[in-house]
Amino acid sequence: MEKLIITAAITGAETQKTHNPNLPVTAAEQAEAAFACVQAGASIIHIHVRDEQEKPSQNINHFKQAYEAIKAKCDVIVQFSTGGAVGTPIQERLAPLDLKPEMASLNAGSLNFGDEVFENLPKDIEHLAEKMRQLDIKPEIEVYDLGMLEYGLSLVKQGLVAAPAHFQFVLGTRHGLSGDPENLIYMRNKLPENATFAVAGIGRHQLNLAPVAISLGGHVRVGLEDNIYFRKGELAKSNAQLVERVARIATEMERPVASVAETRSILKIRK
Ligand code: KMH
Ligand code: ZN
Repeated sequence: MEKLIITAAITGAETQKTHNPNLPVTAAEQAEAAFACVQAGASIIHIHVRDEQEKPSQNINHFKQAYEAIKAKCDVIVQFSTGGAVGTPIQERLAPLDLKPEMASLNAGSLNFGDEVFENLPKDIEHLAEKMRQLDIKPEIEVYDLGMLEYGLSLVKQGLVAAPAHFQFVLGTRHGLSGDPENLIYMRNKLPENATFAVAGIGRHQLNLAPVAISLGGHVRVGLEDNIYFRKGELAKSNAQLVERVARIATEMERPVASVAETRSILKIRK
């Protein structure tokens, strides 16, 4: 089995400091959080950024500030969100890619997301994929439901996403596929041999699904974007606390944690 890649999704678009005061939102806070997560075993930092009012933003300058602040603190793979917040126009979602991060998210379809619709039209997904291909940015195909998995696989078949592809199974969103471990196993079984995958469990599923992914040879995402608690009724003190726990579980399960350099090699990210 490959070593375990831990991604920290440190901020997100929906979580607010009112939900968990330890959420990093400014570039300086994000850099501090990213550094602590890397120390704890994370090799990818998935970022969303905020404007001066702490509202979600896809503005390239906000991304640049966070990106540079994180890079100044540590060597880590910074994965930009191209999902933004629900309702962010596609042109805004595309814009930060001009900074050429090593990775970016690529959402593989539309779904009911809480009480709203997270819209990802095929033409927009293909546009994002094409831009990532041109700029040699490794996409992480985000899958929240089974139809999206089939569509994601078709992007690889068509050559819009280069093989070997990397998939993220986001399980336990309200109205997406649930966090039942069976769903993870089913989707893993649909992947081609050379693909890699990770799981992002939402809420309590963050902890429940981590050992399942670790046993299956998959990778794990944790962080305050997806889950604000350490355990029931107890808010997480930091993103790093969540990373530390999954690294500890992996070590107990004899699955060593990948360094940043090893992650670049496992995911075939550009040098
Ligand atoms: N904020 C969600 C609507 C991504 O980062 O690409 C979408 C999201 C996915 O968080
Ligand atoms: Zn995200």
